[in-house]
Amino acid sequence: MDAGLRQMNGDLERKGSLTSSYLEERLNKTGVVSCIFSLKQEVGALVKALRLFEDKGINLTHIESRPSRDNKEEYEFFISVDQASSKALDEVVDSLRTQISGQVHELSRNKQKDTVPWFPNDIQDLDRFANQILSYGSELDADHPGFTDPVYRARRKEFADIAYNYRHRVQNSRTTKYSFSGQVIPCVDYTAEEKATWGTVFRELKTLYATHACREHNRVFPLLEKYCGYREDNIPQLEDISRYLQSCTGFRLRPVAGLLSSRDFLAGLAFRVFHSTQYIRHSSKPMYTPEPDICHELLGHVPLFADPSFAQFSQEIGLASLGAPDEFIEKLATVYWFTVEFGLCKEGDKVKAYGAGLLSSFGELQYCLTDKPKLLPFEPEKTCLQQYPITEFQPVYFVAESFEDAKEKVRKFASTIPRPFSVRYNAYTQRIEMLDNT
Ligand code: HBI
Ligand code: NLE
Ligand code: FE
Repeated sequence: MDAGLRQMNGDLERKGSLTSSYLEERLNKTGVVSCIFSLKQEVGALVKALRLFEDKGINLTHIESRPSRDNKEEYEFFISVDQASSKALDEVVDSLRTQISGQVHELSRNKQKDTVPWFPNDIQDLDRFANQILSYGSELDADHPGFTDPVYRARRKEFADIAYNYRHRVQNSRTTKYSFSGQVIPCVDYTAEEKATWGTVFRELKTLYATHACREHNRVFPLLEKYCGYREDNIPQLEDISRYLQSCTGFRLRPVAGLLSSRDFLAGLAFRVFHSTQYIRHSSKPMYTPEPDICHELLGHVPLFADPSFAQFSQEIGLASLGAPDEFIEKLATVYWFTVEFGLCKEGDKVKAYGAGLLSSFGELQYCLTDKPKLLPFEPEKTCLQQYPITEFQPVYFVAESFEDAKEKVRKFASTIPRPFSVRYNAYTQRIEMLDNT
């Protein structure tokens, strides 16, 4: 996995779509809305799923089946309905997600050219894609240090299942209950080995923060120690941190099993929702891991999401992504990479780290402030075109003047996206409001 992120994003966007040319041809026809769902092989499973369509009065125009390539125990069903039924299909897809034993992929949503790509309008819509991840649980890449460790792989599957079962929208059988704050994120009993890994990362990073981390990170970190159980011998729980963040800036955490596509991941930020992993890196490489893990989320991201200016900066990137064309999503993901993940900023005559990927890796945090990497000024129009590796220390960093300055620049950059509407987030209703520009 040493290709650029460009490559990774390509893989991400492709995940969940079938390659059969027949299916793709159908998808490109206008007026047809399709979806794929998979079911565990058991008596009556399909009848149960089809009843959901019947209940909504949906007329299926096409159905075909095949064994699932991802899971030998599952069968995939590809169905199409008329455009007129597409609203009702939304509701069926939601029911399928909560009531069937397999997975649901929506394929056709706005695949037509020159329409606006689908995006979440309501915070509950995040339930629609939170499980569409690049690598599910135990399917680790071959170059991952945990690849050959069966205990680690089994453990990753446990974490993946927590994320997989998480819903913002809480339902019971007779009534639909709308919860404003989402399910409680299950607590995890971390093992002694996991705690030891955290301990090493925590201790090493703490010695570096005073000299290497930006002011805002150093301001919040002691509060996390005081109120959220940040300690060398304790891995804080996502639910506690999520509540604390909500009290600071309204940011909340949502458990996720692995990497989301850039589009989905950025959309979460528009709602001040941060998709967070819960597993920890493999004990053999505490200094640096290419994947996000609990150390990265809690030590790298969380302190800055507690900062009002930075929280707003992150949300602006999210808002800019909603309904943007693919080319623009890629640019925005690159801007995100060189700010939220790997950003450096000026502080008087010094340069400090504010990117979470730096603040969670005691290897790269030291390296980034040596004279080895190349530093360039943060200018979104140029930064968005920079190529970068995702499994090694960055050769290039971009230096922001301040969060406020970076926010202004990203705002200006975002206004160049071709979009027939503008968006804003209503925190009272937790919905996106669209203003027509045409
Ligand atoms: N998914 N779960 C998760 N966590 C991330 O940090 C993340 C992601 N998907 C994409 C991504 N980060 C970024 O690198 C950009 O593509 C937005
Ligand atoms: N390299 C970072 C670390 O080791 O903590 C994680 C980066 C995730 C994008
Ligand atoms: Fe990150």
